[in-house]
Amino acid sequence: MPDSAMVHEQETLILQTLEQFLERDVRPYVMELEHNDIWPEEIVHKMAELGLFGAIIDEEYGGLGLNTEEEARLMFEVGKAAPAFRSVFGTTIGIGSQGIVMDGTDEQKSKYLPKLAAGEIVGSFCLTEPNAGSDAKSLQTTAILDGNEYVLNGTKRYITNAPRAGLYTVYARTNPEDKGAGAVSAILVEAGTKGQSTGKIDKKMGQKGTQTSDLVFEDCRVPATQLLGLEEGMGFKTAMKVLDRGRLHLAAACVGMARRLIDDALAYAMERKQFGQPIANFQLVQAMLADSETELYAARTMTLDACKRRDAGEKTTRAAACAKYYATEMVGRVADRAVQIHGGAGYIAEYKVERFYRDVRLFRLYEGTSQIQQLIIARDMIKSAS
Ligand code: COS
Repeated sequence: MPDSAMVHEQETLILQTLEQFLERDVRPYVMELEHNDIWPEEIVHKMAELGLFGAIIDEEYGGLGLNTEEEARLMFEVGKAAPAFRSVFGTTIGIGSQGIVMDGTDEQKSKYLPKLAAGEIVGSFCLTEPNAGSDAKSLQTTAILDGNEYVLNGTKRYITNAPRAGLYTVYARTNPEDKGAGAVSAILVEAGTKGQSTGKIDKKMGQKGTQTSDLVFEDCRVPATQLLGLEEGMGFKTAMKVLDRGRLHLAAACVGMARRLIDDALAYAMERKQFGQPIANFQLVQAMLADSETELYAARTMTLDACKRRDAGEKTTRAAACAKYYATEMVGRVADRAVQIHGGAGYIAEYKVERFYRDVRLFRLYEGTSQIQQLIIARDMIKSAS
């Protein structure tokens, strides 16, 4: 059942409809996704019809206007399906469009948010480069003002949804002499702009159906009005603010995934018999179930607390990093135990935990590795104590 604490009737309805959609249309397709590596258009269409692409975009732009806590409760359900399902719309509503929501001009919001909310275009967040991953501030892509246009040059790497996106928020250096964060700006680039191209689709360990690739700019010209917020030098801060929210979204998705993995492992343990009885009767198996349930409870509580604080207007950089760090590490341990409980079956694709085991590995890497979260948490602790 969807989470009963969801306060508004509208959100309860969304969760119920979503649950039916996941059960009826999404879950049966997930195994095919492993081979096809792409979501069929009808499923993407249905995601849009349900309003998923506009979940956290304001109602005035056609979205559902969910707050952070409501978004987390939505992700608790979505996470149960498949991480690749989340990323089609999750990247659009999260890091793919939040830059515009947070720092766009009214004109930029009116131009792009309705299309993003309706799922007419997919949004993509373009920060990482071949030589700038964890050290995002050192990015080298340039966007130089020439008359009333910016000219972009450089390569972005591992860009989620790059092959199918309609709009890229590209973080680039508008003053190449300045190597600091203050010279980074966010530029909105529409797909198909001359001088912009995507590389070959990356072959990944998991999360089949989520397509990532390089995004290359060679003298790509966009009107100067595509500068986010019409203010140079604000891009790095925008990216950090977007990631602060995105990390809560990911933490919530991990909670959903852990729920699914524990439910599957429990069902298997109660059905599978060894030594004349269900393996769930054995205390060593029970220990694995209990550890997983306890850690899930902690991650869920932590994520909701951070979301509530954010909704109350608190700065939640540290709390979001804690939630992302704990929830992503937690789901890694839960997936490992789920495979262990399944025994040999856990290594076989048809039992599905094998897919989750590969899929969840990415959560500890993207939107900031676990080590980056540790660094953000500790730095903030030191700053507060100084
Ligand atoms: N919100 C608002 N502003 C922020 C911020 C936040 N959460 N975090 C940093 N800033 C601001 C700082 O206040 C600073 O501004 P001033 O120069 O005006 O003081 C500026 O941004 C630079 O910050 P800082 O000096 O702390 O940057 P660092 O390079 O030392 O470290 C980390 C920043 C490591 C936290 C950052 O690079 C990071 O998050 N890296 C991981 C990137 C990532 O997640 N990549 C995945 C891409 S998406 S798949």
